[in-house]
Amino acid sequence: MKKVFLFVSMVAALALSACNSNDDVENGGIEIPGITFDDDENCCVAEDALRIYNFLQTVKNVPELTTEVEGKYVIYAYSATGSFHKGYNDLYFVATKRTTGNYVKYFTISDFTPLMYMTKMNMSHSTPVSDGFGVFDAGLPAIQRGWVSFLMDSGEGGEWSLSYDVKVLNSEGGVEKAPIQVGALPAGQSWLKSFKVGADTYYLSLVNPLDWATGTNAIQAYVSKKSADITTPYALASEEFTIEIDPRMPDMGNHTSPNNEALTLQSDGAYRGTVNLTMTGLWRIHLTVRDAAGNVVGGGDDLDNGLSSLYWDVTI
Ligand SMILES: [Cu+2]
Repeated sequence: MKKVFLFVSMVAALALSACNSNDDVENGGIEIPGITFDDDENCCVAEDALRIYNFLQTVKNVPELTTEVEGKYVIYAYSATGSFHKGYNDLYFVATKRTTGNYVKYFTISDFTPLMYMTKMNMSHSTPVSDGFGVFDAGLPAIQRGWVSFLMDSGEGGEWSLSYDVKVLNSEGGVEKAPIQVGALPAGQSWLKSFKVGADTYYLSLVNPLDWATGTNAIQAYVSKKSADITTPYALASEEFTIEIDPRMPDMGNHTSPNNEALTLQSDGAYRGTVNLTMTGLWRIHLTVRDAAGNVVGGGDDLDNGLSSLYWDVTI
């Protein structure tokens, strides 16, 4: 009984905080006695607000990327841990109204730019990023998701910063070169590799392999192309590849596993396939990348033992 009451109270509280906003008529709201419509600003019905709130409890705020927009809105960013690591990182943005804390639905993140200044070499480079930020779940209409895949960690001779622009309704703001830390991955994990085709460099970012369990898993990756101006974020490659996988356990005589399926390009720009990891431990996922015509362009039989020298390491 107590639980039910608590839940009803929460929904009621969220309904109030999510739907009531009668103090902001100057921002385009239309006032009708007793009721204010400013749906442009306020995101959600109570059920949506509750789902968004609950989702945000599963991720952590990245304080370096918080910013206030024209004193009216606050932008918050979230990652799995509240910080970043080498390789692929999901990143989420929400916009809230400063006075009420309510989520705002209409905002745009643009010019998202990670930059590493390499101290000794006195040069800067960027890294692979998603094709913008957008809503990824219709049930979470105020959360926009994108990703960044860091080529190096902060210990590898440089300093990372992140910049982005944001527009909330008619207000504009952003973050300019906020210093961030990019942690190293633990031993036995290597999730970002590259291959070259002629003068072009391509990066293979493996998505969140720590979500895997023993047995069959969906495997997802992105292929990005190094920009001609390396301070410009690296976009998804426009070419289509196939990524063949050969998972092995190097500590156990390089035994393999059955029923793996190559990663192929999907309509959303990601590559997806199936990986089967039959036990816990270190798996070296050897990669052979083919172009649209079937030619091997990355990896292949380059190692003494006949396995591809291009591989991701995942320890589960
Ligand atoms: Cu670097």
